[in-house]
Amino acid sequence: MRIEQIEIRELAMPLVVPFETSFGREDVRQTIVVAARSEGLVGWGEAATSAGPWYEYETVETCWHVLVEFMAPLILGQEIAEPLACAAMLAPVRGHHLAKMGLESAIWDLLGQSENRSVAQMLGGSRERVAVGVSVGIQDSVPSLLDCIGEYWETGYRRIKIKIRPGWDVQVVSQVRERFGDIPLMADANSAYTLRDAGVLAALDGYELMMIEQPLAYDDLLDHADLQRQLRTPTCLDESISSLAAARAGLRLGSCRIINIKPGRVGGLTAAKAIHDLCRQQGVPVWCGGMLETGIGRAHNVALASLPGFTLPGDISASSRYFHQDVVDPQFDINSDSTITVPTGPGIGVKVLVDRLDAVTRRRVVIER
Ligand code: NPQ
Ligand code: MG
Repeated sequence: MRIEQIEIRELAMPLVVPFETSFGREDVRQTIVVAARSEGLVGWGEAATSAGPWYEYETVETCWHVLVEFMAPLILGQEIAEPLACAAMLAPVRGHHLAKMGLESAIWDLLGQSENRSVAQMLGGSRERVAVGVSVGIQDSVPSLLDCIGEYWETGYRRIKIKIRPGWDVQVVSQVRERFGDIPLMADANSAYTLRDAGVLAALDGYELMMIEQPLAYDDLLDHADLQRQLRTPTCLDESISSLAAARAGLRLGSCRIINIKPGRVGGLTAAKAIHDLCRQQGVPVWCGGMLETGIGRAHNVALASLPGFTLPGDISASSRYFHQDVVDPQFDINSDSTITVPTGPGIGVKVLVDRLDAVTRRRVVIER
């Protein structure tokens, strides 16, 4: 198909509750969605940016700039027959992975619709439902964290991830274990520790966590390898796995035993699938991370998580975990078995509610040749 038009929107979506991690706190999701048009069809993608460069270096402004000035011109007017061709056209751009995902995933949706195939099918997905968990932000006190976890457990989430940082770690994990017993539990540090904290992290070994996610610096595979040798608990890398090459290096070095794949962080669904394939070959479990996406990015994540190597529950919660009202119909709901159903319709398989999108759009640009 010849890509006739690309539309980029910046959204501001209020979160149901503020989300706090070791790198900060957010109460409004500032993100970008991309629409690609051809032959009367519209494909939707999301660049799950945020206002500041805290999780990774991109921001709403850098994504906007790179999408408008550099990525859209590489794709507009081009004949694209398969997603791989789109990834190849965007390959000259180094970095800016969230922006790349925004545009590449819009093309996946568009091609899926034209071929009458779901994104999950196109990727090689084999599951009808994907196992999910919930990521619980840092709270003001341990009792409120315990209440929060209790509510999510009641809602049906059967894997709990808590965020940790120095001063909010061993004590907290210990009290969660005391209250909830041996539930599937993991901890995500978002790079808040250094190797000097190996003692604290080793103290977590007593609590049978499924994994400790990204304890050390976002760009340090060597220190993670040192740390993993000192821990019984598997480490999982998130921020550090910015590409297929980083995944190869991390596995070769022994920096982790599990990988969190976020298609945005690695630069698109094509790269995400390549990392999945590599890990599957090596028997390394993967799971799909989340970046508080709207229903558009969420749909792409669900499609990805339907691949056979995603053997651990993903951070793909229901729309209602984050938003009062999502921008897609139907919204994503959690099933009673802690899964989310993979849409089977063409493309992302959910309808984008343009009126709803208009209501949360801060700026919009339409690019045509
Ligand atoms: C993680 N996500 O696994 C990320 C962190 C993350 C669900 O824990 C705005 C506010 C954007 C918070 C992107 C989860 C964010 C954000 C990513 C948190 O590390
Ligand atoms: Mg993480």
